[in-house]
Amino acid sequence: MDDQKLVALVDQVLQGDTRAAARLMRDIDDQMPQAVLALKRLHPHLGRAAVLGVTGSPGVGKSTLTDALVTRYRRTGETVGVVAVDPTSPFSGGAILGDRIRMQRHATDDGVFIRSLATRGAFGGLTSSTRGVVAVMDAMGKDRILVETVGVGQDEVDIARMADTTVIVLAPGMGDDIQAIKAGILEVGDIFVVNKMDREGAARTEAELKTMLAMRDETERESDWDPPVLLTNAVEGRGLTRLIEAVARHRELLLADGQRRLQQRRTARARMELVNLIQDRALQEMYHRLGGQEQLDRLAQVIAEGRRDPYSVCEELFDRGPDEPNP
Ligand SMILES: Nc1nc2c(ncn2[C@@H]2O[C@H](COP(=O)(O)OP(=O)(O)OP(=O)(O)O)[C@@H](O)[C@H]2O)c(=O)[nH]1
Ligand SMILES: [Mg+2]
Repeated sequence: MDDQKLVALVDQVLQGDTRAAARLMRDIDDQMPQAVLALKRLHPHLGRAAVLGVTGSPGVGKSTLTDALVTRYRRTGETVGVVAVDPTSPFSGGAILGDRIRMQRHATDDGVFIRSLATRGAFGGLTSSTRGVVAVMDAMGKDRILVETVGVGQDEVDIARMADTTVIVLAPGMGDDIQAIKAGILEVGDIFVVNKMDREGAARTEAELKTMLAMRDETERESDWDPPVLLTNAVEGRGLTRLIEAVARHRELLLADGQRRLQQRRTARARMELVNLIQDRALQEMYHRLGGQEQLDRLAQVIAEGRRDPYSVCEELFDRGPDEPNP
């Protein structure tokens, strides 16, 4: 893409052009070099949107809740972007996921932009494409961006950390669900929701969650924010007003003191982004030097047979130039 086209694309995105934005998001997904050029130019324009993460185990009602929130925010005239990240889906790039997220009723609403992402590529592409897509929606001028992720692995914790405010969703009767969220995700929750309050066991899930939150290490807690635990029925829209109020209160906290807290989060996020970029780049570079999957398999076998050790193979890769032959 020549420079003029790039400038035109960036301008269109900044004016909120849906087709230009969709095109750029596809390029981001396909890891096209021009996408990075566009993201570089968009960077100074970012940071206006309020990003809300909605994270939780499969089936707890994240999409239903997100959908209901979109409806509420649209009622107040806010423009909304939705990013649905599904790391378990074998589909890439979205149309099929579009059905699953049950948001067709917003499909004809210009004020709502929905995009689905699924795992693809070999190297941590999901985190960076999610970040890219959020950036494009922010640049488009969306007031609010909702990011739905299944809270299972490290990728998802990273994605949850991209939000200004993170809502962790649970549902009663999910077995060891409470235990499962212990692994890392608890610390990133600003607001906790026990959805499906109409189901048996909601009160117990709520109580267990509160106990767990109370047991959190003092140092893990933010002194001026006590994460609320709220009950909702996403299908009927019950409890949503209180959830929206909690999100607004958290936003106020972030913006207080000259946006001190928001800036802290942004710095933490920028640090993580930089580390991710360095990791991805280094991994790609080394993979390239290695000579791809076949060589990786060959070396793995040699190491497994004890003929070489992984430490020296790794050192050799880093020490030699890009165009030298394989170790
Ligand atoms: N009874 C009840 N059912 C609900 C509630 N919220 C969602 N559901 C139902 O739970 C099922 C799963 O809802 P989704 O919104 O798809 O859940 P999800 O967390 O997005 O699921 P994944 O994206 O697949 O992880 C659907 O059949 C919903 O209709 C609720 O508050 N009460
Ligand atoms: Mg969903």
